Amino acid sequence: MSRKLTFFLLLLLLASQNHVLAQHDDLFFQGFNRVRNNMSLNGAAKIKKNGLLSLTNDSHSILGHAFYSHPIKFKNSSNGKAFSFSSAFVFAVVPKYPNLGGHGLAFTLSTSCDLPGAFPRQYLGLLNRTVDGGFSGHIFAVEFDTHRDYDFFDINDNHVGVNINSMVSNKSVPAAYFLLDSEKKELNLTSGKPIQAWVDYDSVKNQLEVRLSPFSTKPIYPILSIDIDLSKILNDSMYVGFSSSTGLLTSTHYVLGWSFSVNGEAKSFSISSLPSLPGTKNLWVLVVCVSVASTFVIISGIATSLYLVRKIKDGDMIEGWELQVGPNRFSYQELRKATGGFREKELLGFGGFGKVYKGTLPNSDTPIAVKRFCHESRQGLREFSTEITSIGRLRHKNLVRLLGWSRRGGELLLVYDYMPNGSLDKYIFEKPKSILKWEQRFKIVKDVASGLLYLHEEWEQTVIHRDIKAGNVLLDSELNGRLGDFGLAKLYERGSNPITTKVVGTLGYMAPELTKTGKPTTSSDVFAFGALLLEVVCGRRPIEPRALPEELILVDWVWDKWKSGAILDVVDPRLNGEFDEIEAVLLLKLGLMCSNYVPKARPLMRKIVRYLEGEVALPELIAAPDVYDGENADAKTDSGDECKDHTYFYPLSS
Ligand SMILES: *[C@@H]1O[C@H](CO)[C@@H](O)[C@H](O)[C@H]1NC(C)=O
Ligand SMILES: *[C@@H]1O[C@H](CO)[C@@H](O)[C@H](O)[C@H]1NC(C)=O
Ligand SMILES: *[C@@H]1O[C@H](CO)[C@@H](O)[C@H](O)[C@H]1NC(C)=O
Ligand SMILES: *[C@@H]1O[C@H](CO)[C@@H](O)[C@H](O)[C@H]1NC(C)=O
Ligand SMILES: *[C@@H]1O[C@H](CO)[C@@H](O)[C@H](O)[C@H]1NC(C)=O
Ligand SMILES: *[C@@H]1O[C@H](CO)[C@@H](O)[C@H](O)[C@H]1NC(C)=O
Ligand SMILES: *[C@@H]1O[C@H](CO)[C@@H](O)[C@H](O)[C@H]1NC(C)=O
Ligand SMILES: CC(=O)N[C@H]1CO[C@H](CO)[C@@H](O)[C@@H]1O
Repeated sequence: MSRKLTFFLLLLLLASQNHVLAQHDDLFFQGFNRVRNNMSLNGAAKIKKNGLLSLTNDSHSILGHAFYSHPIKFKNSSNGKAFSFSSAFVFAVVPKYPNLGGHGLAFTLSTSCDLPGAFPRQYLGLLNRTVDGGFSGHIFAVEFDTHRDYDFFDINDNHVGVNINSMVSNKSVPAAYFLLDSEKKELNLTSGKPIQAWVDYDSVKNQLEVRLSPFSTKPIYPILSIDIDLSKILNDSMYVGFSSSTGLLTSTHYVLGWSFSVNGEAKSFSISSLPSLPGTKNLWVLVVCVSVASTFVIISGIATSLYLVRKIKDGDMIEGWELQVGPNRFSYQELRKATGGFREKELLGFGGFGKVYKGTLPNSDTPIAVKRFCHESRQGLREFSTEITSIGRLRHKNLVRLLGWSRRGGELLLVYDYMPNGSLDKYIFEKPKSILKWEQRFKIVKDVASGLLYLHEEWEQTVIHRDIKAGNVLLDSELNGRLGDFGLAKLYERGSNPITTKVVGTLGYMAPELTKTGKPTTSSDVFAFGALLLEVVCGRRPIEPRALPEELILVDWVWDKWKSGAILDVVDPRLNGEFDEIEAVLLLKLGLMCSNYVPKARPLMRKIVRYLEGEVALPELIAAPDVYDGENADAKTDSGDECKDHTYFYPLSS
């Protein structure tokens, strides 16, 4: 019986769809079967047997484009004025997990029909990081966005927006529709049910209106209306169609029917005349045939809800901001399993801010380090977590790679590459497990400088490390130095009160201006790097309570020795004199320069790397703080008054 029924349904479908009106520049596609050849598809876009257009499937991070394959004239070439246009279409977003959409679709006008270089995820297959906001694109889109992207100031995870050459909407509103006259109803874009949308541009009023409805009739009132002259934005001829993408969260995005008209009003659709969505067509057949099983379905449904409620209570709930591009989000359970339940045996140490455990990822034998810590403020954690996606994209051979993360309630877990040789402090202070040779020390210092240069100047935005110290320099199996914990201090600067900032850092590495301004800069990182240089050469901490009084503060002691011409006295005695004197003097002088009291007088990382590589000779060290780095000419003007009070450039003795 069911086979007969399916056949009958198929006949019905074939009979009812794919009727094309070939009027001048008028498109009316009830399903896309007959117009397969008139559609340019790319990415994951496909036209199914029944004429349904799917822009994406439920795979991660994919995009799909479906454009009418001929360009359409959008402007009067004699006066350059854009034409009015109108479009109606029926779409459906079927999310993989109920109510969690990823990422949405957009009605799009573009100069190309394959949008080369566009990204999936929050870019909706429209733009990419480099062209976003640049006016090279000539992209006009009405987005139906089911994911909240904070980068683009999205208002929520269920909105309609108008975008011009940018993923930041010129205007957006929560998805809704007007029933009857003026009764506004919320509308779930991710309901999985067909939704009809109307986009109308009036080139006389210079006004664009968007309407939505789950029904076939066009509502009187628009939910979004924006005054805009598209003449400057559109090119003479443009391709028109749809773009869509998925991210970590996925939805299948369908278009069931589409009509379009230039200088006229697009015809609306009767939703029931369109191809049906997968699953819905046979639903009633299923109900008849499988009614016995429904009891079971209900029971398992209840069980699933109970499970979900428990998960939500556990706080292992996924929030919109946690699903952007970047490092993996692991489940708490995965990481617990990976570390053998955070066994004390796996404890690697108490690195900055939290306990670090060794672990192995399930289904692989890659060793990982899991940093686990709690935070007093959920808000702080939340804000910081949005940054994880950004710092997770940092990639440099001298940074410890952030592989992923997880959050449960107020607890945050960060997953890093495992560094078999531990942290640098274990090799230089007190009783080290083994003494690093001079060449190894010099190499590690250069590695750290190169990692820090990347953070400061070579990545897409400046990243201030905020907690440079020997304990945050990790050594991989080949004893390469790699900086860890970048960006983490930021979390701790934000207390529960967002107005106040705490100064975070480690005594002896903290630049003096930090206690005054509380505002970390690349220059305060350089100060800490200076302290690191001195301790690697001298084999002791910046402040050593057990040392002789004149040696208590490392930088003072090194400076005194420098003045008295006995600088090499400070080099770690455990090296037994086996070191390169020129290199040792270089590191010590550079360490002193970086320890300057005046931030502007400290060299930039770019310069430091060149000194270390021997590309540029170090300038002479002079007592006055504002003279010796010729490149920083502005140091004089900026810090003039401050300098006069401090004849010496190091902070701790003044
Ligand atoms: C679709 O393409 C065919 C030929 O490929 C053409 O004859 C027809 O007019 C096109 N239909 C529309 C609506 O553009
Ligand atoms: C989804 O689309 C992607 C990209 O086109 C493709 O590689 C993948 O096989 C598709 N998945 C399914 C289940 O069709
Ligand atoms: C284009 O603009 C010219 C001059 O304003 C006008 O005469 C003509 O009718 C316009 N053409 C269309 C198709 O609107
Ligand atoms: C815009 O249109 C002009 C001619 O109308 C064409 O030469 C140019 O290549 C178009 N620009 C883009 C980006 O397609
Ligand atoms: C972004 O897109 C432009 C053109 O659309 C392309 O030239 C560029 O390489 C893309 N950038 C990236 C990072 O893919
Ligand atoms: C739309 O937004 C873009 C980028 O924010 C801006 O450059 C442009 O001027 C806006 N256009 C209109 C018409 O508001
Ligand atoms: C969307 O629909 C689901 C179930 O149909 C409901 O639980 C949820 O509250 C709705 N969301 C909005 C924003 O209306
Ligand atoms: C100095 C030191 O401890 N080196 C070790 C670094 O790690 C590799 C691989 O784990 C070891 O072979 C080295 O002995």
